[in-house]
Amino acid sequence: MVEHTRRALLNAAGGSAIAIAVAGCLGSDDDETYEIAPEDEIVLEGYVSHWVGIEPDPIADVRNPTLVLEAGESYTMEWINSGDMMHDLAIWDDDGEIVDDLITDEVGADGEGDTLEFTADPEMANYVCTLHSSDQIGHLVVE
Ligand SMILES: [Cu+2]
Repeated sequence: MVEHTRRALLNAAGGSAIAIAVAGCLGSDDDETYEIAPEDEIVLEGYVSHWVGIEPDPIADVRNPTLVLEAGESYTMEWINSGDMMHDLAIWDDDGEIVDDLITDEVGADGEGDTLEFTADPEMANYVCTLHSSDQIGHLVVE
């Protein structure tokens, strides 16, 4: 399947182990948080109803993972489109305002996406597709 091929390629490119995909294991872990080291590139896959983590490994296959970042450190967050719906990726503060113009272009092609590079700041509260912000949104905790 195309999706599996893309993930395998991504994993191979990143040099990390291929995530073990178990049918039906996708689900939101509302209480779970994931500490991300600055050197670990964050990669997400975009769906209309949610984001899914791809990298680093601890967030693989997790829906809308809550990401814990270190304030003052630089991070890279890439997203890849699943399907042909338009998405973007923005970083919001608590009021739903975009922080530091951090929003990608809208991309509507399967397998394509865009990347945000930013310095983690405590005012950052969510990463979100602004076109589907009711469901395609995850928390950021910067501390
Ligand atoms: Cu979207």
